[in-house]
Amino acid sequence: MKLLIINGPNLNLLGLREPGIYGKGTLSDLEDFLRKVGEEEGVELSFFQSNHEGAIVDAIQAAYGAMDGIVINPAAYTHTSIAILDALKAVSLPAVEVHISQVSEREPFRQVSYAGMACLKTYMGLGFEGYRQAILCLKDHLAGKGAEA
Ligand code: CA2
Repeated sequence: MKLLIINGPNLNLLGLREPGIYGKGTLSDLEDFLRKVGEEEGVELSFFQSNHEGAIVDAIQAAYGAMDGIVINPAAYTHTSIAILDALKAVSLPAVEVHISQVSEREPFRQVSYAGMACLKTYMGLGFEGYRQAILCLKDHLAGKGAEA
């Protein structure tokens, strides 16, 4: 089982700025944590981070036929990008949305998620643990257990 983990704009700054909102762990810490999760769960993970909307669309398209599912934190593009929503719908791979912070308790402009409309489930406010939950959700879904409801 192969999953693609996508992180959107500014998440390359994790741990370097705003630790009160996003925690102290860096993007590299997140990927190390998830590599261990992948080993424990027998899931092969690939990582992609970009600050560019089109590059994220390209990565989603490239996942078609190569990956079994997508975990995505589109960051600010969550709230603006119909292109990312369309790409997720186009490839029709099972996808799960993750946000490190509790987006539902933040500004009004963060209350719409376009990407989330193409996702099985959203985890928010759990920090790095949300990504682990997303991997487990996709693993169950792909095994036919469908625990995402
Ligand atoms: O909570 C999340 O994971 C978000 O996707 C993070 C996005 C934000 O626009 C979403 O509404 C919620 C922002 C990512 C910015 O990442 C930074 C990391 C460190 C320092 C500054 C920004």
